[in-house]
Order: sequence, then C-alpha cells, then structure tokens
Amino acid sequence: MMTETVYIGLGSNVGDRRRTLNDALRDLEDHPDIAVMRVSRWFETDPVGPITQPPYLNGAAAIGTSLEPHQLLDALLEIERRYGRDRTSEQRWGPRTLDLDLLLYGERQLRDDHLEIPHPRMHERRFVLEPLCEIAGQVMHPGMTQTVASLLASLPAEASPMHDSGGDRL
Ligand code: PH2
Ligand code: MG
Ligand code: MG
Repeated sequence: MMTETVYIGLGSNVGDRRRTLNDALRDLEDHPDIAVMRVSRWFETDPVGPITQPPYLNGAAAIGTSLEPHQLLDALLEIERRYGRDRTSEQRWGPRTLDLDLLLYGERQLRDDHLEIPHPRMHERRFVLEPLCEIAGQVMHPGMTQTVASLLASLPAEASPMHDSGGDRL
C-alpha cells in the first residue's frame, strides 16, 4: 500500500474538549486506511476570529494514509459528525465540538470547490503552527517553500501567547 504522510490540525472548544480530541484520534487510528504516527501535545489557545467564543484545545497529528485527499476529507468530516458537528447549523469561524483540518498532504498542492491543500490559512495561525512545529518543524510547506518552524518564527508577536494545557496528552 502506497502511503503518504499527511498532517492534520485538531481543535475543539465545546464540551469535553480533551476527551473529544483523544477519542477522535482513536477513530483515526481505527480507520483501516489511516495510521496515526505522531501527535503533538494539546495546547490551550485563545479563540481567533470575529466571534466571541470559548477557548480552544488545539493539536496536530501526522498520519500515514493510502486515501486520496478527497477520500481523506470525507473520512475526517465523517468523524467530525460523530461528535455532533453539524455544518448546516453552525457559524463560520464559530464554536465547534470537533474540527479536523487537512493541513499538508505530502508535497501536494491542490485547490477545488471542496478542498485546498496546503490549508490556505495554516501559515498565519499560531494555533496551527505551534502544535505542528512540535511534530514537523522541518517539514516544508510546499507553497511557501519554508519549513513549519520558520513559518512559526516569522509570525508577529502576540498579545496573549499560547501555553500548553499541562501534563500528558491523555
Ligand atoms: N478555529 C476556528 C476559529 N478560531 N481559534 C483557535 N484558537 N483555534 C481554532 O481551532 C479555531 C479558532 C474555526 O475553525
Ligand atoms: Mg479549522
Ligand atoms: Mg475545519
């Protein structure tokens, strides 16, 4: 089976965030065509964007998969739905039980109506880059030809820096 290394961003700010993220990782691992290879710590992060909402737990995972990008996207959306995510009734940028974002898919670049890879905003989001740097600092962003670590280092300083959520992941 040909596998590609793919990086996923995970986030939650509704319900038992830590439990949801850990359970979602187990769901990924249980998928017959997905192997979870590395996982960052969970980081407590201030909500970014125009909507007032609770703080997030964010993390990143490296997976190996034989699924093509759109098949993988469908698998991620299906797992989001298991945790009550309902895209028909939610606000863009708003609170969510579980968000699984496809960040990087090997060296591939792709854009259509359903999916854009690399994730179009990942390079400007500390809540993505900080966890990702922990597991993939030297990985190249194919569009920006910079490593994840250098993208993180070039972010502007923040008023409220993020901190890890304390202790072990599980
Ligand atoms: N996701 C959003 C909006 N704002 N802020 C943080 N800190 N983390 C997120 O994952 C996040 C957010 C919508 O996807
Ligand atoms: Mg997101
Ligand atoms: Mg998303």
